[in-house]
Amino acid sequence: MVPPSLFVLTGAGLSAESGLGTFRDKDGIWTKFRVEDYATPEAFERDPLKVQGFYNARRRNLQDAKPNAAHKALATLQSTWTSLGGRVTLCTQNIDDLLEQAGAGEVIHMHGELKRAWCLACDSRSPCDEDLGSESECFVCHAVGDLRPDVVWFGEVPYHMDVIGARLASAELFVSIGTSGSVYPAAGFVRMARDLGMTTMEINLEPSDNADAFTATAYGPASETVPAWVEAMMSAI
Ligand code: BJW
Repeated sequence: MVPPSLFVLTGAGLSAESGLGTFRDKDGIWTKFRVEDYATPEAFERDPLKVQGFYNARRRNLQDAKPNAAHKALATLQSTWTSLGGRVTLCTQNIDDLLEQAGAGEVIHMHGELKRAWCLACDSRSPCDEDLGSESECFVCHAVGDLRPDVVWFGEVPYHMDVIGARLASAELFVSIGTSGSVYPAAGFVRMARDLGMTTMEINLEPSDNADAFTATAYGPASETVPAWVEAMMSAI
């Protein structure tokens, strides 16, 4: 039997226990750094070095981070489903690469990736493990000072929306993990899934802003709730 097609949306809560901060929790990133100063194209235009510094620090933090049990469980789920002829779409709002480090194959990064740089001179995007600044040189066109983190700020269009729409439309179960459900378009996926007749499940530390839109819920730390859910899914097939 081919297992049901799954669409899994993840957010900052998935990586919280790997030491990467969430945004809107009590000590979240946006309680220390104003969104308007760090996560908009206007902020970058006004003060590129300040914004680069913020992302350089987060990139360095990511170098020390390791996938937790939740990342590993999702990678196992995806490879098991694939080997049985099914599909698990892992769509993340996170800009870290912890799902890939855990062994996941395809991961859709709708808000971009911290370890990639976008050259505003030649429009190329390249892997980047280093700090970015006014002296950074594009790996492709060699322009200096035109690289920005390849992440999606407020007011910019998230990546891969066409693929995401198609995968959502063909899924049978929608699962949201570790996201507050406050940033669109991701926050709207659960309603789209419901309109398509899908079962919807929320796995989070606590009920999110969208909790009433889910037909099933599991609350607790992702490192416990996600492996438990994955185990239940695997034993059901
Ligand atoms: C745990 C846990 C543990 C903790 N275990 N769980 C008015 C109405 C509607 C929309 C808009 C509006 N005004 C403007 C908009 C649009 C705007 C928007 O949504 N604004 C809202 C604030 C209202 N959106 C945009 O601008 C987006 N673009 C857009 O809409 O383009 C138009 C368009 C779309 C589609 C097609 C065509 C056109 C772009 C949004 C970009 C977001 N960028 C950021 C920064 C990325 C780079 C970076 O990382 O710095 O993305 S902001 C930040 O929020 C980041 C995240 O990906 C995103 C979501 O946050 P997330 O992951 O949910 O984190 P938290 O902290 O909010 O929640 C963590 C959760 O984990 C909590 O629930 C905890 O309880 C839980 N948790 N520990 C399990 N151990």
